[in-house]
Amino acid sequence: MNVVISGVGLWDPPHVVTNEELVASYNAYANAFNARHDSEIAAGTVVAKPHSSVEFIEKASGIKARYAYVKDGILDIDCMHPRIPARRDDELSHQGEIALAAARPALAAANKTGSDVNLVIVSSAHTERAYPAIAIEVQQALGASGFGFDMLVACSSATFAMQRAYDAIVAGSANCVLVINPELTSPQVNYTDRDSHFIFGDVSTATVIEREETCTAKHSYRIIGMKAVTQFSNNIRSNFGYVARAEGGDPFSEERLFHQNGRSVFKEVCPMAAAHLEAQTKACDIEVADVRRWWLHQANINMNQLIVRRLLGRDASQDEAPTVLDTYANTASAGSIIAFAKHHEDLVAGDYGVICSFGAGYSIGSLLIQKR
Ligand code: CO8
Repeated sequence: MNVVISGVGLWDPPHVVTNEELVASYNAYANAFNARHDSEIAAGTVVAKPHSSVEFIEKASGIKARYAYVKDGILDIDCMHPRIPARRDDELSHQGEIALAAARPALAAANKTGSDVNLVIVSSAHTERAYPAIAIEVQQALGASGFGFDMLVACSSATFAMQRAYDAIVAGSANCVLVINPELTSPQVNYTDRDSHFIFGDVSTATVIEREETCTAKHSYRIIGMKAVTQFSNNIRSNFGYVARAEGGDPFSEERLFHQNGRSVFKEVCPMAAAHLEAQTKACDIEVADVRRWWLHQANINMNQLIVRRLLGRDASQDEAPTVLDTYANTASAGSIIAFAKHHEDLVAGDYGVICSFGAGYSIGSLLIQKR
């Protein structure tokens, strides 16, 4: 049985935060912190907060700006997080809202309505609550049948969920699957940490995956091969979780927000991702040179250039491996799907492409697809 990606949807949040804004706010925060801890810094009991710089961020990551679901609070040095108004139980959740905002254009692109869907997977780096699953809220809002569940695999949440969609269709437990990645990253960003305050942005993406015989979409892609791998690493961590209350202490302390050893991640993940992609194409009897487009995970432009250089033995053009980091930053699992959403319609029948994620876990997931 052939399975296809028949629709992709992208929702951009309403606010933009530029590097200039973020650095000005962080540096003002650092100055205030250092003034407040003047004597401890002089005594060596507190480490002074160093300044951040726009030039560093752009050169080290390729990021120029990011979207924010809620901007209020992020740049306020007395707050340093988005002020997201709480919602009542009878209101749509924040992640439910942005999931629907990406799901609707994905369904439209696939020529489907909610009632055609019989599995909803909401898969992202974080979930707003433990239960009921956001996917079940979305299932109800769209009038979908069947079942829904949430899953978390950090940066590989989208590719791993698309693979689960494929499996469900082949196993016969679903016919048409909606995979949604409502990446509301800003509540987990430590905007007081120079090393990571610039990395993430909010976004939402969705894909529709179905049996080839039911597909009526204008643009669709047969899934030729899939590959997933995980290898435990502590280099990217968030210790936020439901046990925090029982453990005591500050449930929002630094170690309970996103933190990483970025340099080690860079060094360890690049060779893993390149080897993974080489093995994936080989397993499908396709030469790396025959892949028309690489929709790679969007964490760092230098990482992507290095991976593609290892694969192709040369630099790739923006046309071959599009980057969306400059305007979106790292959007956890949604990055490769944003690249796919923005850069797929020009492919012609028979063209091969690869969607690939890599990140926390470590986790790497890829799908080799062919335009129909
Ligand atoms: N401004 C100025 N200088 C800075 C700044 C800054 N903002 N930050 C660091 N520096 C300094 C450092 O302190 C260091 O100074 P020194 O040499 O004096 O020690 C110098 O600049 C160089 O620092 P690095 O070696 O750390 O710089 P890199 O070139 O390695 O760049 C990056 C840092 C950009 C973080 C880079 O290492 C990177 O992108 N690595 C890959 C990380 C990655 O892919 N991580 C995946 C994370 S995403 C993921 O897995 C999903 C998680 C779930 C989502 C979470 C949502 C919140």
